[in-house]
Amino acid sequence: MKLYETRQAPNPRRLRIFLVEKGINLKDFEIEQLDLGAGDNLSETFKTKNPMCGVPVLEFDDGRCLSESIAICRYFELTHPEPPLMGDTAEAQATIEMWNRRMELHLLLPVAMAFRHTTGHFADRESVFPDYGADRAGAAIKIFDFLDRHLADRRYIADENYTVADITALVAIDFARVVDIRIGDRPHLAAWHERVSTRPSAGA
Ligand SMILES: N[C@@H](CCC(=O)N[C@@H](CS)C(=O)NCC(=O)O)C(=O)O
Repeated sequence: MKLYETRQAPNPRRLRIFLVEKGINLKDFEIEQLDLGAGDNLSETFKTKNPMCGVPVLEFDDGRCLSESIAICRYFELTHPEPPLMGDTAEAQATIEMWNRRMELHLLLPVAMAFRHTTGHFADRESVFPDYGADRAGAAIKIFDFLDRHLADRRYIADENYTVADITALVAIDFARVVDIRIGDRPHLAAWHERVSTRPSAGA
């Protein structure tokens, strides 16, 4: 199997962390690094692998491809059930999905928009609205406040154990530093961040 990814980008990091948590060796994959800034992901060849042009992409040995980070994570959750990172009962699966979606829609996406619209990193392929970027940075900070309250009496975001929702939030929060959005004085969020950052997978 082959992975198309980009070392510095948040969505590929989600997948790398997920794989390491599953005990899957990243060295088992052929890995191709794409330079997103140079537009490697916009090539006609890459579009045949993912018409949406995003990384990561998992390519099977027969050439079929899977994209969308969580879809790829789901594949490995099913092929490597232990430890469960997406829940092992109907209620746990639904609850973890709810929290992961919240972390995607209300944290990772605003952080990504803050990055794209305040830096203009992808100005060669999209319009850039700095005010919108600033607005999205504010939205991410509001979620930091929400998470600080949520984590006051919890070790992890969605479940008593570490899950994919923690991975999405960790990656979003770490990437937010690129645009100077920081946890700051939010003790419960900071304690959670320390907890998840010291897991070996965080370095993936
Ligand atoms: N929803 C997709 C998002 C994929 C995505 O947008 N990846 C970013 C990197 S984190 C990308 O490839 N950006 C390149 C571009 O927008 O041109 C997923 O979850 O994998």
